[in-house]
Amino acid sequence: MNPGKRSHGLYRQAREVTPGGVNSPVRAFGAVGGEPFFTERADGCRLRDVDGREYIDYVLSWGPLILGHGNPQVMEAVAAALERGTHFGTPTPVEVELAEKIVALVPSVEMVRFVNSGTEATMSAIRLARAYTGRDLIVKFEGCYHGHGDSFLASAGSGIATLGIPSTPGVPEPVTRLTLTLPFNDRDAVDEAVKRHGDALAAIIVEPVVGNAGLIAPDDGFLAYLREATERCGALLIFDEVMTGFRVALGGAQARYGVAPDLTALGKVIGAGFPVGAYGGRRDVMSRIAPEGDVYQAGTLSGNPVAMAAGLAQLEILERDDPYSILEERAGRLVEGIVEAARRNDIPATGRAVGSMFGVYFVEGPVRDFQDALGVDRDLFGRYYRECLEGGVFFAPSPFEAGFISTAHGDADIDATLETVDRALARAARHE
Ligand code: KE4
Repeated sequence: MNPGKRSHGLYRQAREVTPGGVNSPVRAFGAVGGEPFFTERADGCRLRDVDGREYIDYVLSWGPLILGHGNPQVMEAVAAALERGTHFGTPTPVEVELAEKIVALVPSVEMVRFVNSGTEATMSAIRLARAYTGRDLIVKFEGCYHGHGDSFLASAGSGIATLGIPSTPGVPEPVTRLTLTLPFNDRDAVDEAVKRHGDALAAIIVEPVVGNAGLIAPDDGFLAYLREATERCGALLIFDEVMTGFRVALGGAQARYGVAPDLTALGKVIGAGFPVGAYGGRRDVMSRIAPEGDVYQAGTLSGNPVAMAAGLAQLEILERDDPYSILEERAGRLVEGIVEAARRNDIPATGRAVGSMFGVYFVEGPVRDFQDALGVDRDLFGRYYRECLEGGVFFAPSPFEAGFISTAHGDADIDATLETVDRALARAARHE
């Protein structure tokens, strides 16, 4: 689908002054072809681009907007905060209120520190785990994305528990040598890693529901197994809930699956569209963070009062309304409809929803790890994606991203989406 005239012109201008014309690579539509559209405004579950085209939005700013765009109470809280100023570089009441709200709602979090992105949250959590344990190695899982911190940009080498190799230039090999990358849902691989490296292991970090490879849910007991394995070898367990936090349940994945990590990284929903990240957990671990402790971490705009007010308003609504069962039901209906439409067009498909996030793969399934996910037909996905966009439905522009729904998505929006998906799959199947 070609974007409208204004988007096309803006994209040409943007590429002159910004690498790839975007401020985050996935927005360039590289995985699906065509050019990105530029957004003028958004309301509820819909985006409107600069050429006046409307889209039902299942990206929701990559997760944060669980109440949809422009929620009146969130916007009111932001306006009221702006009346008082933008940022003061001192503590403010609202950052205490949001910290208390997170401590009250996320089971394992006793103390929390705000930062400005999910990347800062996970980077800080890893530094803290290394300081607390006095160890350097970390384990992550294939397909899990924890932001662009050097330690995480290590892709798996061959074999099971392998020494990481840089997955991008600029990351020194000695850094990624400290990151072991394992297949998700693979207990034997975890066992092997703990057996070989357990006494040097600072932490296992995991997306408890993988949302950066499409959507891959943990096998029954896998998260509890990680909990037991880390306790066995003295490493910390870190849940990267930047995406799952307040999205798969009010208390996040740790509440849904009943597993308490030592540290949790948060972001997205807690900022309601403003740049906010956070990390938190056990008091005895968090108290090692400066200035209470000796582990340094800082940030000019951390705890920004306007962002805090937005996040607090959003969490207060989620706590009051607890919309998770209706969100999961709607997301489930959407996934079922897409899978059925694919099969009607002889396209293999599998998918699922967990809370208000969902994933669909055009493969037979089940998809239990990243290798399974890599089996998708990317050309087919690209054709399907562009047809959906033409039909006014905006999914994440990659087969390896989760989708999101909000309380602003009604049944009529889901129905309209499924009609577009049906046409898109029929045309994609026929290579039209
Ligand atoms: P940020 O630094 O982008 O705020 O957060 C990094 C991050 C950490 N952990 C998880 C589980 C995440 O999903 C993310 C960021 N998610 C991507 C979407 N897959 C953000 C989109 C983008 O990179 O533009």
